[in-house]
Amino acid sequence: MHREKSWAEPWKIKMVEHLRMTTKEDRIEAIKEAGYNTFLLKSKDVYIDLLTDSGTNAMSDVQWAGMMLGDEAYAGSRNFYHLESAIQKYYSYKYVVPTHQGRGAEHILSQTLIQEGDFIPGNMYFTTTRLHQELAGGTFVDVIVDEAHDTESEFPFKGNVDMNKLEDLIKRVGPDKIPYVCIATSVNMAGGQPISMANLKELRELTNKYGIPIVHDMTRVAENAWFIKVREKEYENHTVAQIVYEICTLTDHATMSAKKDPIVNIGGFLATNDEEVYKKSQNMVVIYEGLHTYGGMAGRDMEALSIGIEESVQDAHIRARVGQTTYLGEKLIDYGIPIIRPIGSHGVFLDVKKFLPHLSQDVFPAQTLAAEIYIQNGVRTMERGIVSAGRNKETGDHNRPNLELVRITIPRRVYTQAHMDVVAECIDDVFERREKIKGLKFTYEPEHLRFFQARFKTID
Ligand code: PLI
Repeated sequence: MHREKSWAEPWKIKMVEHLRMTTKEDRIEAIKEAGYNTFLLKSKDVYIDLLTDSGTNAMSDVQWAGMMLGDEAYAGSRNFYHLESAIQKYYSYKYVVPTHQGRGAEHILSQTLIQEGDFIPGNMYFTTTRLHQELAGGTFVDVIVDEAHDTESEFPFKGNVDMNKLEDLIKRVGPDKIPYVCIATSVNMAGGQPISMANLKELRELTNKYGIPIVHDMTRVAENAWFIKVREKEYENHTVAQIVYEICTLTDHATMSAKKDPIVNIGGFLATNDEEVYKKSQNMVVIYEGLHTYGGMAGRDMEALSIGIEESVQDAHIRARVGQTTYLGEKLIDYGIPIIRPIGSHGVFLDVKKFLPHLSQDVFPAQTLAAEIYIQNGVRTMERGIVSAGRNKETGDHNRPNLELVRITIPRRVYTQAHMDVVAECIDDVFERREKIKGLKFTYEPEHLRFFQARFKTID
């Protein structure tokens, strides 16, 4: 009999953290107190925490050993030089400015490169990235392919840039008004969807023609590389490390939230091949983050990160990482639950417009569903829909994204396949009672990144 070969994680468990089970009554009380926002729940009240894959990863014994090698000198820590050489070796960039996390790098790069009135095209927005572009006086323009906004499309590279949309924008506003094109690998808001190498090469050609640099949001670059390996014929015999390196060589600058791909709990950096940008960024980092050889990280954090970068580009690691997400996604598909297809890299995204078709976007269906999933079995997920999309900075109206999603995000090396079974059953139980679910309304709406701190009440 022919059967697919199973994958297994390339590690075994040395230490465990106990989980706490709660009752349904406890959870109803907890979510009410949290204003129906899963970001405002206390971690002690959560059973399986799939809020995010950001900073929630399990480090290896080698990374923990690295923590003991922290050189906590204010200036010139040896761990910084180790980090710098890991970035040069695996990601190709010449110059490195460490930051406390990804948004620290986004802030510095946006302030360095964007002028009031500029336009920044990107393959879909990310919350913090777009906010920093706007705070610097820029306007984000979505140039991702249409398939990315279509939950039914099985297109394998939904992270691709639509060159016509980009070239139309360049012709409309002029290349001088575009300081850079911002490209995320493994596009978070599209459902963890990859950009192809062919598309990146085309983008490089087009941007070269107009003299526009490319900024690479490389937060999940290794996960993107895995999809290139398995979906782009030309790359099937390349290693993930080789593909990651090649992706980076096609871009000019990068921002990294090290809390994702490189398997650490805190950290980030800005990297560039441009000496002038490097110097300006180095000068800014001392104002907002810390000296240019630590940028908000402890020496020990930089050591764990240097080791994590190397571990994160190993084929066996990424295969198991994406394999676990696929496992959960396929289980949900078997239950008939609507999810974004193809299944992404870092999480499974519920298609809430199909899950709760009776709720209009005005009553925040994805926010509501995330709260209901928590009530069901203590599984914490996150809204990625109209609440995350915020308001239009000109009109003040809600931005209304086509994608109204709940993200079930999987931390790296933390949960087992049995946890994934429990999660799938939990979602299925909510699906069974979906018709009885009602929406929410705001009781408090913060000005920036409202999804983090907004509060809601139920609509009776
Ligand atoms: O959370 P930071 O500041 O380390 O990184 C910001 C950030 C930038 N780009 C991308 C693609 C992200 O996914 C990202 C952070 N993501 C979070 C927190 C998440 O839960 O997905």
